[in-house]
Amino acid sequence: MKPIFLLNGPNLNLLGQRQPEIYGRETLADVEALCTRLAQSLGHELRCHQSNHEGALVDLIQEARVEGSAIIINPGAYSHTSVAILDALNAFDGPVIEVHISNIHKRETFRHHSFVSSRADGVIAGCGTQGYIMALHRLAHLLSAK
Ligand code: DHK
Repeated sequence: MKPIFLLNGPNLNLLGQRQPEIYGRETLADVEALCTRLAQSLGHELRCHQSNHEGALVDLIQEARVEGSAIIINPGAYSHTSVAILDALNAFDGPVIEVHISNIHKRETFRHHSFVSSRADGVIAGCGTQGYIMALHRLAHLLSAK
């Protein structure tokens, strides 16, 4: 079985430091370590990447197209702007779960629309960093049904 890709977009490297009242106090390293352990216990390998750059995220999605079974992605602010990330995801065949730590629908209007949601098989928003755990459980289920 190919690995699951966990992709985080811009500013998520600052998790735990930036606006903790919105994004919580756990760091990205905490989240990635927890998800890696959970993925292992579910019988999957996890590949974690974070980038602040749109093109780098497109490259990672294209890498997943060849080497990955599924994608969990929090595109950060690119959710609301990036047709390039949507196009890259549309060229990926496996399941995709979109995660937002905060409830984007409860926030500013410009955050309510996500380009990625039109491709995602599931969208999790407002569940904090637990959303990544939920996404992994969902993918393990989807991949086992294949
Ligand atoms: C993270 C960001 O950085 C924002 O730009 C999005 C998302 C919301 C989140 O909730 O994880 O609007």
